[in-house]
Amino acid sequence: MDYTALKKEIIEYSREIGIDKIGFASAAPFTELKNRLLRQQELNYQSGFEEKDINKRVDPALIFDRPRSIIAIALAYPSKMKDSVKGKKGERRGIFCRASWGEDYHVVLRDRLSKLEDFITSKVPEARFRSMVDTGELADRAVAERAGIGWNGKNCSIITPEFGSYVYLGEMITNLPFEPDQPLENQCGTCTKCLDACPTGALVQGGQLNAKRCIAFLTQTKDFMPVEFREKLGNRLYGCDTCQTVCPENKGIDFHLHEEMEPDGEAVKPLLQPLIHMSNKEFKQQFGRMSGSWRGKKPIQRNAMIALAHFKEEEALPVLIEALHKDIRPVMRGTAAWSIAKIGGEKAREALLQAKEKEVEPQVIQEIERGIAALK
Ligand code: B12
Ligand code: SF4
Ligand code: SF4
Repeated sequence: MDYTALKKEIIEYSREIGIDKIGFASAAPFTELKNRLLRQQELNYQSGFEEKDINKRVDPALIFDRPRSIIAIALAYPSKMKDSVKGKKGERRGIFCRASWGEDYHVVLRDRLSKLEDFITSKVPEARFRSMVDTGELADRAVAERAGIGWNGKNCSIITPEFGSYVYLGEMITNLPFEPDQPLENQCGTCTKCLDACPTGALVQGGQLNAKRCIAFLTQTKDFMPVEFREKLGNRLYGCDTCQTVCPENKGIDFHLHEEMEPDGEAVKPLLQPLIHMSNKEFKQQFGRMSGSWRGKKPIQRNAMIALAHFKEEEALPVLIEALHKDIRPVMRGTAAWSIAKIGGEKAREALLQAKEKEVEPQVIQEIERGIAALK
């Protein structure tokens, strides 16, 4: 088999099926990454969403029989909405990060990888693959970096010269020995814009993230949001784009190459108040196809309450007060108490005093008492 010729054919075919960048890498163990992952674990800097078995993460041979190479792909997503919706007083809106716009990227990239698998099988029937996007064992960024898709920026993102960092990543391990591509040189230079702009100091140093402080992570947790971070959240409902929007490599970057990735304004910038009392069915209807709905409605609703406090949206007081009195979930009642206190005023104080009378959950009582104290 002429693998150089096949590699060329794969590259050509990848363009036809809407893969924006493709690269080839060896399937050797990722030794540098192993030390990094162990160090991150030691420091308690991991999010908990990563694959737990570090050995599997860094050695393709542990998850695939005799791997010979890895094919990495990248698909560019839009950074601007064509028809943006705007929030106004009384009708405030939250925001989902760009990586959640349009159809869930796992579905889109798996489709491309599956087409690629079929194409390669039609040329080499004995070809074997293991494709993955995000949820697989491998570190997608480490694979992309090795395959020359982009460099690992100080903001931790893989930055491509063509599409900036607004790319999704995926890969397939194969038993075919493709010639590897060369990694790109890191172009960050002396720039530190992402480190300076991160609202929580989650970027400990260039290329190192304390995920526990990262807003992208915090928006996905289901418990109470630690108080320290609530005011940093702004109107973010899911994810955070700050360290990418400030990046000079993303200046003017806005690709609309995939119809599936076009955002629906009402879904990615939804009105906040209706979210607070949304049913599961309504939530699924409005957000179900987006990757940002994977943790369910609870974190999004909690974040919506925090966003209403950020806007000091007095007109939202009735909705928040209703949640404080009636929501069966303590996280919602407690967060409502915090938001009500932040919005402030006599109505807010009365509602908190009333709720204190009948609340039984210690954490919620604490939130209510803190709120009352702040309003004195
Ligand atoms: C867990 C996870 C998160 C966590 C933790 C993120 C993190 N930085 O570790 C949270 C929830 C915070 C998160 C947030 C985001 N995520 Co995320 N996430 C993942 C996931 C599942 C695992 C990441 C992981 O293993 N992290 C551990 C760290 C240590 O490794 P890494 O950053 O992935 O890899 C690099 C470093 O290890 C570095 N490295 C290794 N050794 C050394 C040594 C030194 C000295 C240095 C400097 C660096 C270094 O090199 C590796 C490759 O470049 C991947 C999918 C996957 N299976 O890989 C997606 C993934 C990384 N996420 C992605 C995206 C889009 C995001 C967000 C932009 C979403 C958003 N807008 O909110 C943010 C970005 C936050 C940020 N600044 O990193 C994309 C990245 C696309 C890209 N262009 O890079 C991925 C690849 C999903 C995908 N398939 O497209 N994510
Ligand atoms: S995603 Fe937001 S919080 Fe996380 S490192 Fe980037 S700027 Fe900081
Ligand atoms: S903002 Fe500057 S330092 Fe950060 S990733 Fe972009 S180029 Fe690199």
